[in-house]
Amino acid sequence: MEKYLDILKHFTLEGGVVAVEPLGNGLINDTLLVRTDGLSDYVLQRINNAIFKDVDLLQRNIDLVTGHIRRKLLAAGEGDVDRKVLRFLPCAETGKSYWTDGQAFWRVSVFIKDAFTYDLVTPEYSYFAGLGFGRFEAMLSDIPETLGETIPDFHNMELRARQLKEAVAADMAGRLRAAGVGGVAAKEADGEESGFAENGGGAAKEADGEKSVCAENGSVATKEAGVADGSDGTLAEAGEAARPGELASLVSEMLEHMEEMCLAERLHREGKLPKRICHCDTKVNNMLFDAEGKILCIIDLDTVMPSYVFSDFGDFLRTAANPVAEDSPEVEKIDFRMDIFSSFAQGYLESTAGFLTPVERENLPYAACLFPFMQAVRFFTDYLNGDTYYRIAYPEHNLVRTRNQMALWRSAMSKRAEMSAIIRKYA
Ligand code: GN1
Ligand code: MG
Repeated sequence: MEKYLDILKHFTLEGGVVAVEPLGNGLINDTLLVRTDGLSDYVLQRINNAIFKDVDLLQRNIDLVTGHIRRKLLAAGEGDVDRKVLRFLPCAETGKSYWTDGQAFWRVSVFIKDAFTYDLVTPEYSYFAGLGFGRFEAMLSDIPETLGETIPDFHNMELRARQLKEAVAADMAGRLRAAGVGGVAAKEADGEESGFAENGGGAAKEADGEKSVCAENGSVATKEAGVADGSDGTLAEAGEAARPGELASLVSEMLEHMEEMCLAERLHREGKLPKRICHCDTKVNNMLFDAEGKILCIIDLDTVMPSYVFSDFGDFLRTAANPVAEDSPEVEKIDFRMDIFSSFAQGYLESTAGFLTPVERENLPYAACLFPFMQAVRFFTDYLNGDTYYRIAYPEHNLVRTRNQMALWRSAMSKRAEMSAIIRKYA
């Protein structure tokens, strides 16, 4: 408590602190609830600057985004604005929305009371999630300032492809060698260099890349196990080792579809696909609902940055349309859920009608395939590099995740025509 009071004294809280307790289930940013004897309670959070290396840029993004949304809500005459957009307190000395002693970075936001998050999604909540994330993008579509990329090229598939090829060529953990995969896969993959190391060792490992930015607000209530979160260690025996030929066949399958999956970058280069301000971590549990089930507020803003709208559309469905958790070994249960797709698409198209271009709209089925694929490539790259980025609970965890995401991707790919029909229906 003393330690926290020392940090909190750099911010002007209304009311005296009566308790500081852990909040939410974030494993990267340390998140605490600060109870006061005043009207507001607060969320105190230590920002993980091993993953988010430029905290100043990150908080500037968040200030611009929350400020812009707040002004829009006020202009529209909405009440209860402090429950509809996060509010960060300025540091008393610097005026910035964080305080640092040069080593750790801390921020304080107003705690939103009586709010609920969900991990398990129904079609009804997916519709609201589509509306909510679409509305978030719509409100930010005319933000005048330029935001920075808090993790550069975060959702750039070409970069992820290069990282995979590099991992195959280096075979750092010797997993390909152990599986008897020699020159072929490595040759197939060789050549290019990676400009950015997601699996860059030390810092990322220290920081346990998995679960890095969750529970921004952490007004946690009904947390149901299942869809979005699974890495709880109970699967320790479930990690079946690589089967003969499996690693080689994963590498070839990924490489075979790589060009097709890099469509977004090509469209962007051709000037046909803009970058917009996106959330880039659109899991359903990053949205707060009120007691009646209405959307209150989007949280977990660390990855808000310029990206393709595919990021928000695709990453939500990656977690929500998967009937099992992303690290479940029960791949036979994986069937991309079209009921979730349909209701999410309906909500999303409704709230983005004012700015989405035909190219963006027509390629939403591609986005639904891209994100399981990109995630599979990222998990597999980490597996080959010896598990330096994503937290693992057992040695084959990243391989299990890869199998899972590839199964989801295959299922999504087989439903593209059906997805396109749904998009046309709601567009
Ligand atoms: C990480 O930390 P969390 O769980 O919100 C990752 C996402 C991945 C996700 C996969 C900064 O998100 O991109 O989709 O794991 N975030 C970062 O579970 O790498
Ligand atoms: Mg998160």
